[in-house]
Amino acid sequence: MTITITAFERSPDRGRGLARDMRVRWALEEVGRPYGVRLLSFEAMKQAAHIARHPFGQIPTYEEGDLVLFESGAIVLHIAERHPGLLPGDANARARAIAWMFAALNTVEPPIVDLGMAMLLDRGKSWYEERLPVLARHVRDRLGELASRLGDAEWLDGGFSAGDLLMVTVLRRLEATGILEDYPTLSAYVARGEARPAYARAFADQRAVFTGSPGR
Ligand code: GTB
Repeated sequence: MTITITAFERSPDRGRGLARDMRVRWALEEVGRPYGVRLLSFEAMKQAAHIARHPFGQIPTYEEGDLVLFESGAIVLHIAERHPGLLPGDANARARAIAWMFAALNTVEPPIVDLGMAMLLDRGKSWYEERLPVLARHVRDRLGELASRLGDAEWLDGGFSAGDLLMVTVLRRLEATGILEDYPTLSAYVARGEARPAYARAFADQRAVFTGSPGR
């Protein structure tokens, strides 16, 4: 069955792989499933045809036969559950990997998004200089806790899993802040994720949308 995902026609990140289609592309590359991409303008994302796929008019979405999914975490979980490679076989290890997926999206990503949105939209506001350190503190608290748990392990819980895939994509969103550099074990963890061949293929393909030249 053909898989089609949606992505920005012109991503505001200018091909840096920070939009959430990147995690879906990476998961599909990890499990070796080919896919097509429907590129959407901001206008098309809010039209009825896309709202039928995604109630909030966002990317990414995932279509495979009769199945239409939205929410990047749900899509990655769907891919991981149906193909070997992203979740361990042992039931308890699998449950823990899924817990890391939720941790990436529900515990680590929100403060990172809050900081990123403030840096993007609130610069110049009267309270910006006071608020920014507070938001950065929230991010640093989570990074400290995550670094403590990771220790000097390669991945969060045994072998590479969908939990690591999501966590790496979430941490990459700190790129413009310089904060991650203060956490060398987490920087190295992100670098290990980025060094995976599946990541490189996904990154090249999303970048090709921006550059207009073939990614690989
Ligand atoms: N919870 C949903 C999920 O995980 O799938 C959130 C989906 C989402 O936020 N989609 C964004 C979107 O469609 C694109 S990824 N936004 C348009 C809209 O809401 O109208 C978020 C994103 C956008 C841009 C950058 N960037 O430029 O760096 C990074 C991340």
